[in-house]
Amino acid sequence: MTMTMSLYYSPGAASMLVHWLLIELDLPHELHLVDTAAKAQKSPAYLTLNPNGVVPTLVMDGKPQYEAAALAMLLADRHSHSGLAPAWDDPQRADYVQWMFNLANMVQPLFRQWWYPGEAAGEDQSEAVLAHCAPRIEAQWKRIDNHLAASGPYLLGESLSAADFYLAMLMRWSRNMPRSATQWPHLAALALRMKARPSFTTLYAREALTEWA
Ligand SMILES: N[C@@H](CCC(=O)N[C@@H](CS)C(=O)NCC(=O)O)C(=O)O
Repeated sequence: MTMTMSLYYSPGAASMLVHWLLIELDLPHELHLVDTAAKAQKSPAYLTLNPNGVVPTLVMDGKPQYEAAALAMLLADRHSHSGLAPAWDDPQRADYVQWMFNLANMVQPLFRQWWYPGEAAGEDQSEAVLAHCAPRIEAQWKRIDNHLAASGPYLLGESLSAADFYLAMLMRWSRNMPRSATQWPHLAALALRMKARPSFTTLYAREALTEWA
């Protein structure tokens, strides 16, 4: 018997990728709002689920799992009928895994610096971290936009994959930055495609999101 999954989330946070895929894949799930403003993610109870003290956590088969990218890959692989993850012997598998790790290692950590600028070198260095962070995020958009120009419209060409959902979430995070991702034309086109999905509308309603609609 398959157990209903439980997602611990905060609106618009990294949990959004997992929530979006749960909706896109039409998987039964329960939602648990984590009040990050009240630091509920650092509570002893939550730390037993996710010792990193961050969202998301997804309880799968009764066991808490974390890391948004890993969860996205698991969901897409387990529900392969969706076509959101090329199978291990598909020629596109290598590019898919590469993009998932590339977004997780090269792009998402820059947003951690952007949202928590005091973390790397102390609060008194926040301004310097922010100043260095913005152009580095912009360089990532330029790199990915170049890829989409040559090989789009999705990261894997004509095939939509979980990596596009991930990229859309990261693009959304740049919406109030000096240069948001959608200032690059191929990223803007991909954002429009992703926003047009019915699952995006449902996600926005469930997380009560309005910005970047
Ligand atoms: N590598 C983790 C990072 C998760 C993460 O940084 N989540 C942020 C929200 S986007 C969070 O929970 N922040 C609250 C905190 O750090 O206290 C993942 O992708 O799951």
